[in-house]
Amino acid sequence: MGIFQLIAEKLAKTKQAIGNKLFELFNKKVINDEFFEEMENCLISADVGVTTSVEIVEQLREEVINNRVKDPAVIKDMLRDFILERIDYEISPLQYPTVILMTGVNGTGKTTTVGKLAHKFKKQGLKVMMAAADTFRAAAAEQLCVWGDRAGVRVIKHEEGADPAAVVYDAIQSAKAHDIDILLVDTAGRLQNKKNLMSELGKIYRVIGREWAEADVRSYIVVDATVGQNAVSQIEAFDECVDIDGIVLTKLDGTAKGGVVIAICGERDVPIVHVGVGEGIDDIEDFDAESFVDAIL
Ligand SMILES: Nc1nc2c(ncn2[C@@H]2O[C@H](COP(=O)(O)OP(=O)(O)O)[C@@H](O)[C@H]2O)c(=O)[nH]1
Ligand SMILES: [Mg+2]
Repeated sequence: MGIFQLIAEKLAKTKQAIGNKLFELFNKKVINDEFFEEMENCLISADVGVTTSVEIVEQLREEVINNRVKDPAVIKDMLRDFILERIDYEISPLQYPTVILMTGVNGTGKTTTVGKLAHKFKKQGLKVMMAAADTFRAAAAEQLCVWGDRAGVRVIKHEEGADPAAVVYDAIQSAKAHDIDILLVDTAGRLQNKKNLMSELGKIYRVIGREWAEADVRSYIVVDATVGQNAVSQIEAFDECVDIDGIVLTKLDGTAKGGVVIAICGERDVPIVHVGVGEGIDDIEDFDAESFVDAIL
């Protein structure tokens, strides 16, 4: 099955919420104020976000009126282009050695994403290592080790309650000694206390900067698509603590709230790098804007 087909299948519920509703709307064939109002409501109710939905529909309305467009198929193409230009980011390729720091609130899928990415990068022929810097719960390191076994990738871990920065320090020494291309760091990312989180992540950053200055460091925030608009506020909150380089949007499978992709890109200037589409090791894809928009419209 091709990537496009796969994504289309996983995004079926979002397509019901956006594409199918718009299809009904386009079939009415009367392009009037009500048409645009209904389109706006459709986007808002599919978690595209009020600001972004209003902007897209205004842009479309203007273009349709200026060019006297009557054909619904042409309007749909225009809508596709307007959405695409908001979500299609250029992502700078990773420069090895790379350290990817996975942050985000509890339960969003950080550990799972680290495991999936380890497998994915290893399949690409890269030398991968993982660091269990979520030392808050012993179960977190154990969970990461399970992924390590599945992916055949080594996990560096300490005891529960250890200093996460010390785990990262050890992982870097080991990564350098083994000529590792990518070190994936799983964190606890508790947001209950912003000050703690900031000092914890700040310490990890300082260790990486001091011990592995040549590494390309990327911090990704993991957000869960099923929380819809809340994902946007989580990104905002983390953005105050970390310089976020990319977003991983998980649990896109089976949710009707996939429209949140457009809200995230429209309201934050950070690219979505990967999407999680299931609980299995292969259920992660590089985010592809065209496949996404074609799957939901
Ligand atoms: N359906 C689905 N479930 C996911 C995905 N990513 C993670 N999960 C599930 O979400 C739950 C929390 O994941 P975990 O990695 O432990 O989150 P963490 O607390 O951020 O480390 C687990 O049950 C995962 O199997 C995804 O892309 N799709
Ligand atoms: Mg975890």
